[in-house]
Amino acid sequence: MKAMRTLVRTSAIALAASLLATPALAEDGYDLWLRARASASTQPVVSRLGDTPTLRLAEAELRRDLPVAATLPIVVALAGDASLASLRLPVGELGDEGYLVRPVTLGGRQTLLVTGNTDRGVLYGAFALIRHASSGNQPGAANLRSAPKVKLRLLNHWDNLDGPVERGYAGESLWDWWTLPDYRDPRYTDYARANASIGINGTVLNNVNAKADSLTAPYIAKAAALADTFRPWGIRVYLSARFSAPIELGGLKTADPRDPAVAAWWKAKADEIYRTIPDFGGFLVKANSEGQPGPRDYGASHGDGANMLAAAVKPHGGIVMWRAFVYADTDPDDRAKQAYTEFKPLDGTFADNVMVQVKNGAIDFQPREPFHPLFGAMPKTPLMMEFQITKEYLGQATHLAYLGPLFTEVLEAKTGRGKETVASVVDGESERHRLTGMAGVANIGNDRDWTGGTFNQANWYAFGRLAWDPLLDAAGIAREWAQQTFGTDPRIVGPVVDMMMRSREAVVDYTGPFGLAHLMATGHHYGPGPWVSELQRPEWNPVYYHRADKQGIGFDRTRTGSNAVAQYAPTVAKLYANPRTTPEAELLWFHHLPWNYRLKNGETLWDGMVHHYDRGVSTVTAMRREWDGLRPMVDAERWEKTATFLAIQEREARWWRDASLAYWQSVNGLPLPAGSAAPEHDLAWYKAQQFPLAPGNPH
Ligand code: GCV
Repeated sequence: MKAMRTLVRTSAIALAASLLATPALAEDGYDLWLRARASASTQPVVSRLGDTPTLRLAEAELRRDLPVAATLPIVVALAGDASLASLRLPVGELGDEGYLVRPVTLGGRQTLLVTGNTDRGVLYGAFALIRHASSGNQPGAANLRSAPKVKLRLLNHWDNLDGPVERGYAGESLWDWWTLPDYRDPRYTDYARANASIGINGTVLNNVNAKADSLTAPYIAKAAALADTFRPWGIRVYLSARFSAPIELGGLKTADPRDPAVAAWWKAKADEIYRTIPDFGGFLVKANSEGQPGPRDYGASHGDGANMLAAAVKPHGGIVMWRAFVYADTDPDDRAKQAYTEFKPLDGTFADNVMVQVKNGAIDFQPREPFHPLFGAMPKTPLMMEFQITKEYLGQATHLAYLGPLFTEVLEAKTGRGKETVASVVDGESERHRLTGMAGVANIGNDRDWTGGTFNQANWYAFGRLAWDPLLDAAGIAREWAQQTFGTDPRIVGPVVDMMMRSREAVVDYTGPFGLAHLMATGHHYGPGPWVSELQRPEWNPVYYHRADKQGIGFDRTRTGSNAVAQYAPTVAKLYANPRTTPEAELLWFHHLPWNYRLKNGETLWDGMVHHYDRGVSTVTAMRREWDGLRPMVDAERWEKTATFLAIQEREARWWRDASLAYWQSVNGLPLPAGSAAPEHDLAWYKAQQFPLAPGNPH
């Protein structure tokens, strides 16, 4: 009995001690960047004019989440509300999603007005005000006005219907297709809210490597349940469509887009979807790429395929997003050229509700790629940008790599047509396209923190903010994310932003500097595999991309090689044609150069490469140290997980460096420059590492 009492007392003491040791703010990352809450003392006075579900959400968000006392009462209202008429608000240019937040006199009272031409605009205004206050600003003095520059701001989920997410590293799919449409997990609402807070207004629910099942009546009903949940948050649903569905579901003999029976099947299917989801956004299609069916199977063009589907959704106001990510095993030409070769001649042939969705670079979401040459080459076609938020090739969920600089580097690139930039192609400014869009391959799963790690949340956030305004700068976005995620104390915001802004370049340095690309191991794409040469298709092998031999390294894409440079506008092509005028960060993407080529700083290419690998590792070490210093300022749970991930990243940055250098040395026989350590193991050891069960890899 006595023993029992002692045990109880000891446990109680242990429990009390553990409670005391747990910081008040301990949390698991579920709240993302939306951690702000109004307290009893800051509870704002919020009223609403008008009544729609979305206006009610705007009101509730402000009431609950405005973290700083507003000196003025807040009113949310549609700009067209009769009681605002006398204010003559400058809302003309806000379009149907922009917002205006400013102090006004309403009914004789000073008020902070949150308004827009639609209730979605008002909701975005509410989130903008919360963001403003959570970043340390006084809400009462807010004067905010913004309209999205890009019309369609979409997540692409590569989620399979049975749960796994292709290239997903944050658990399984959020969508529980099995229990839908009956059970609507409250998390679906939280997902929509998070997206709305950063302006995302659409989501493609299923993998582009699509199953036809997603177009059957039961799955349409499931998608409709999600659409109902998302609608008040301004989010529409879209589906990836499998091109051969008329055969698989409709029993037709062909999926040839020129066959009237095929067109009729798709039209009936679209009508069926719109009967269930009246505001269905449209279809995303991966055709004739990596084994997917498509119009080329019948000798028809991508234009034929896209236009046939576009005709089916057109009466309902839907669109088709047709991916340009194509390369064929029958085409011996440089893989980087194939999308342009296929799509450029189709410019001007697409229906007006088709967008061609183009990855940011010509290969596949590498840590660094020059911008895709299709941007600027198809002026008559609206091009949708496709970024990858999930870091398939940048260390997946564990490595810290803030993608803001990757996204902005591409958006800011000049296409060589006058003042045109990739951003001005994407936001439609360049050719005044009505349809504009940006898609991000989602990094979201059912992990408690949504993205498999706190810093991965920043990439979701940055994508949303850049889709709203592609001219925002990466450091500014990092700062506002850090302020909302960790609090506004400059002693934490400064180091966090610093870590983030160095992180992507660190990954480039330790995985493949100077424009080297696609050096990852087979299948899972996680660790190094520059030696891989035995895969069936040449362009699946890293040796295809780096072309290293005793004399030199790099892919000659100039006139003496594949001449991919000629796909760029002449001024850009001229720069890329010459190693001296090619940015050194992209050097080996365009040129095959001797190992003793002299870099601008006087080093040989080989020594420069080694120094970049070294720098990649030492940057991660420095990031780790910076994070260690933040321990007293971050809640234990999020601090611990990031600290552990940084330790993994440091170990694996060294693995990447050592494996790569061991391999390059086996090819060039050169010694390492003075001061650079020899790889820890021999090449055979690195080659022997296998990860058959790595996540995200389709089996
Ligand atoms: C969805 C890369 C990925 C594939 C992905 C493909 C695509 O090749 O490794 O998993 O498939 O891109 O974008 O279609």
